Amino acid sequence: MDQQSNQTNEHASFLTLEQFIIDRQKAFPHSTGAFSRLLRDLSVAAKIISRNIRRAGILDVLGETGTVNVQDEKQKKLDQIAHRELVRALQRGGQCCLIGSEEASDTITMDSDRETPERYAVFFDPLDGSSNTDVNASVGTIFSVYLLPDEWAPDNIVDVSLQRGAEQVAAGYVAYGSSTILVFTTGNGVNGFTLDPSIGEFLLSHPDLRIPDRGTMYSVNEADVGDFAPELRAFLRWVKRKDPDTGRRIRARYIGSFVSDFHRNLLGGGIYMYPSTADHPDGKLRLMYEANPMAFLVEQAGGRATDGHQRILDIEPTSLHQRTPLFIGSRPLVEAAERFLRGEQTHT
Ligand code: P6P
Repeated sequence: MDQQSNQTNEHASFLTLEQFIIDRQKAFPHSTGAFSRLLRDLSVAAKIISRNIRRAGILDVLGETGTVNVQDEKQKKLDQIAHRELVRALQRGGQCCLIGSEEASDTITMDSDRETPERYAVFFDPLDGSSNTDVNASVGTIFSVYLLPDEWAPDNIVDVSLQRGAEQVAAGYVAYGSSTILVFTTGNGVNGFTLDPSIGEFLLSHPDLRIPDRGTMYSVNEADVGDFAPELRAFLRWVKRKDPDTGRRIRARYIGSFVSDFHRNLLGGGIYMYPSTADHPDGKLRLMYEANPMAFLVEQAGGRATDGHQRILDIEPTSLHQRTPLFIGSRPLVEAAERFLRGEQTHT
């Protein structure tokens, strides 16, 4: 079989993201297609961001912009590019009325077609872990989608858009690693799509993702262990013990990009933790565009996400950039962490 026909066959069995969305849209006859267009708009931005990242060393897109963002973090050129491409994509689509971005101090209201029956608010971290870009390590984009309530109006849109994570209608991330993978949920399970740059399509590669209960990895910055509560230090001793059945220990993997650590743990099982520390007493991860979308995904995949005491998706937001402690991953591991943090389990 010649190479061309082999490539044709190679794609024959794959479902494109567009076809997947169309097929799923048929399942929701009430949907006007606005939601499908929103997801497609986000995937276009992901392709453009991926192209910039894949050629970062050649294009003048590495390094810092010389400014700091609202988080008082040094902004990377790729942070700005990713933010710009996501805003452009959502502006083109016309379904999004409000954007909340890690890279913008305030929400951004969009001129939307008021006649559109469905109107959305989208929150995103354009480039999570961007400090990794200059050293060619993995980074990611995280997004969270809400349907605005009917009572929204230009003068109350900011208030009505800050909803509990349980109200999300979609959430996802793009992991720019050895390949570019888009993983998202609309509340009916979790599916992953790998970008084939040779045809510019996201192809279904990880259908119906479920996070394994047996965790193989734990992710935390142990440089902060001196700040951790004794109960959390007890949990870490417990989680590192040898498995009596296999004699193996769980492995430590922490690469400075929540999206990449989360994706690996989603596929293989594990837990990611960013607890309260001296530098980040409320935790470092942001509720609206990091913790909530990943909590929606992990619950849809059979996992669990808490701040150590309550379900992430139940937290009532009070501000766009508020932070939260985060324990997320395989349900048995997260529930064990909660038992230790509540003092209900002490033996290690
Ligand atoms: P630290 C990136 O800035 C991020 O928000 C996550 O992606 C990552 O897991 C964490 O911060 C790394 O933070 O304090 O361990 O360097």
